[in-house]
Amino acid sequence: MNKPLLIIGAGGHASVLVDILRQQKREILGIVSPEMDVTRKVFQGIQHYSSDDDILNFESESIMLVNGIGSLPKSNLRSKIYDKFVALGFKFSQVVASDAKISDFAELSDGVQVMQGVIIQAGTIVGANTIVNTGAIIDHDCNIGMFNHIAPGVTLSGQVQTEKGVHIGTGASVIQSVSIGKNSVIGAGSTIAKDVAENVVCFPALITKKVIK
Ligand code: JB3
Repeated sequence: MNKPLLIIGAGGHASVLVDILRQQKREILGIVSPEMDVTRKVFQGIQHYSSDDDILNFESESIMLVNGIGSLPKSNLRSKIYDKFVALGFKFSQVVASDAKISDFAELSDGVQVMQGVIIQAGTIVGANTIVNTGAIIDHDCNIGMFNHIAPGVTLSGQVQTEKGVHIGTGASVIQSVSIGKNSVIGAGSTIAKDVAENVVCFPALITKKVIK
């Protein structure tokens, strides 16, 4: 039986999650955020709580949380919020769009969020609190770490490994069996064909000089 939900955050990322959850007729008790744009139609009719402390008025066993804080390279707000409330005994619900194609032989951990149009193939494991964003493709036997952001349109070939806190930017591609180290950032549109160490930022090759005679 699905428990009622509290959404943390009221920005763009939260709006996509709430859209999915409303389509799935999930019970949303409220949205928790310092401010909320009440003109956002997707939030209309949902109770707004302005402080994270309001979450503590709920029994941790009787509800589940949804981490609606998105993920920007080098920002740790999303993971801080997750760790804080897990330590307080709360659990984070997975959110998986109804049209996402997830193999029965893939494993999604606590709090994983999979948006519309995603494909995840057999043997792949996705770590806790990771976002697999709109239209991303994760092929077979990948091992995606905790707190990753696989941005919209990313393609990961088979057996790609990422450690904790990796951000793979919009439309980037990673070829088979490549490993990406902790907290590294792959810039939008990059193609990665070699392993990447931790704490590295990769941008697409910029050809600034005429290279063809
Ligand atoms: O790349 C894509 C497709 N989406 C991005 C997403 C993954 O990450 C998106 O473009 C943004 O880069 C980001 O989405 P997010 O986090 O929704 O960004 P923003 O629109 O700035 O919303 C942040 C929300 O978190 C706002 O509602 C803030 O008020 C709220 N917020 C900030 N600090 C907080 C706190 N809410 C709570 N409950 N507690 C906080 O401490």
